[in-house]
Amino acid sequence: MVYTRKNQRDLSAAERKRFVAAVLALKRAGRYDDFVRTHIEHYRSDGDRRLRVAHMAPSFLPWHRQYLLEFERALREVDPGVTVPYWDWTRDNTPAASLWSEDFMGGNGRRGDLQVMTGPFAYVNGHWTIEVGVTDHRFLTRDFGNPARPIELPTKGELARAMDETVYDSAPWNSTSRTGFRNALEGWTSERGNGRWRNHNRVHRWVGGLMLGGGSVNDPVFWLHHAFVDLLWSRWQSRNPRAGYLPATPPRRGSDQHRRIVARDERMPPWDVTPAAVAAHHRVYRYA
Ligand code: CU1
Ligand code: CU1
Repeated sequence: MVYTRKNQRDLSAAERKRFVAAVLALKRAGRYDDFVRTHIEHYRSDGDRRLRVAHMAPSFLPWHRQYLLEFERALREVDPGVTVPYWDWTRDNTPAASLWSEDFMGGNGRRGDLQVMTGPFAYVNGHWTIEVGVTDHRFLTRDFGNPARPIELPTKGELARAMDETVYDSAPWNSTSRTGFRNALEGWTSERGNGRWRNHNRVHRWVGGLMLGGGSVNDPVFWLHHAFVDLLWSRWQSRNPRAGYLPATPPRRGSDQHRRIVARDERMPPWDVTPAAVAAHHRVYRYA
């Protein structure tokens, strides 16, 4: 049965409650933290000489598609009626959005230690302790808009520039790729300051706190953000039916990216799945 991922703003109160309950069940069982570990383990940047599958690489999109599917499968084992909702951050782009309400994601971090004090994922409410992270914090942190150096969520116009790309990705297949949909959406640029981050990256910066860096999965809004990124890729695929995943073949020996990125038919660790295999998702899930 094909299931539907909905816009989080359209969820009923009952649907919000079921999603939160399923996430908390995975957390209690220790399975949520396994997902955090997987993400941290695959958090590598351009300078890393090993294989990069998750970020700063062509497989950024298919890797996260598979990662979301694995998480969603775990959620649906808890409650078969749950799917991962998506957060359209071009529309729900303020701290007043219902996304951040007390029965869903909870709100911003407080001044000082940036600790989230409201909602199901607030440490003080007893169900969400950070067990696996890149810092020592035991509590979820957020810092909406990064007041120390203000940043806005991406606009529809900024996103349109990424959606207008017609090639999937381009050499040198990392954070410095100047053309191609993947990096335009992932959002690395050579600018300085806040201009350095676009689209996907900018959203991580805007939420701030634990959403920065490899431990970002500790904030459950990670999944809603990445569901929207996946929706955007899906839309882009429909618009550009002939533009498949690139590179189609692995970079040759002697190339700087040899064995450091994944080609269309190579597996993406830790799964036995290739970018080609996850290109079509319409038999598994659709977006409403
Ligand atoms: Cu990621
Ligand atoms: Cu991300």
